[in-house]
Amino acid sequence: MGPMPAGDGLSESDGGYRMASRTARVMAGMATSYRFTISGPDGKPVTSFAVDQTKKLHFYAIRSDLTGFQHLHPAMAADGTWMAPLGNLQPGKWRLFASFAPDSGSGKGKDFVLSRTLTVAGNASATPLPKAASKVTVDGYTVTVQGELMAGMAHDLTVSFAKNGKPVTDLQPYLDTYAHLTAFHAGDQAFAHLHPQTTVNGDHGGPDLPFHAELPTSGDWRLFLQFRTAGTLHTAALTLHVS
Ligand SMILES: [Cu+2]
Repeated sequence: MGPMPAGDGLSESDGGYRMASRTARVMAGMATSYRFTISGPDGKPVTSFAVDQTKKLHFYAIRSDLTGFQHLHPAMAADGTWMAPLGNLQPGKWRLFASFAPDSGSGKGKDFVLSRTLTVAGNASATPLPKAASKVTVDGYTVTVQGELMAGMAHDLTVSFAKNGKPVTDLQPYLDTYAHLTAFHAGDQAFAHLHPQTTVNGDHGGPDLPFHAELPTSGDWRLFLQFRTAGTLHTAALTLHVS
């Protein structure tokens, strides 16, 4: 597994690479095709990307109140234009992240996370962030997160899966992992991606997955944990406090 991408993803450019889009505002209540490019230090769209977790680019959308999480894998046209098929967006301020590693140029082999904002027109009402909790149930699966986290320090985090009180042992690989974990910081939407330390081996992941977690800033983070069982993708969300 590769190292965690550097930075908090809150900038549209880094090291000469830039995420560009003509779309800054869309209507609410409809699916949106979000077009963007990643340009390199020479100003031209990058078309060569390294595959990470089975994809050349990972795309995330999150609203300013950390609701509405979407994790997509856009398609790239030959000219380097990416198209992300965003689902129905609620009114408000959104941040759209692209996570990638160029496969050519000065940034070759480096991990980048860049983002842009998107305004969805309409009356926005913020949902209060759910209180920090170590447990959440989604689609009948209870996901428990254990570990004390301190800002800027690497800690072990263990994520455990149970169903009907029994340990789950049939997690299927999803993007080369048994659990895909992304986190967004309350207030500024800073981004973090955590990799499990478990090696994937068939459809029998679980019940416990150790993660190497390092969240850069203190406060509340909203975790989105995606896992797959019997061909269905589940997304568990919970709030984690980092001291
Ligand atoms: Cu992805």
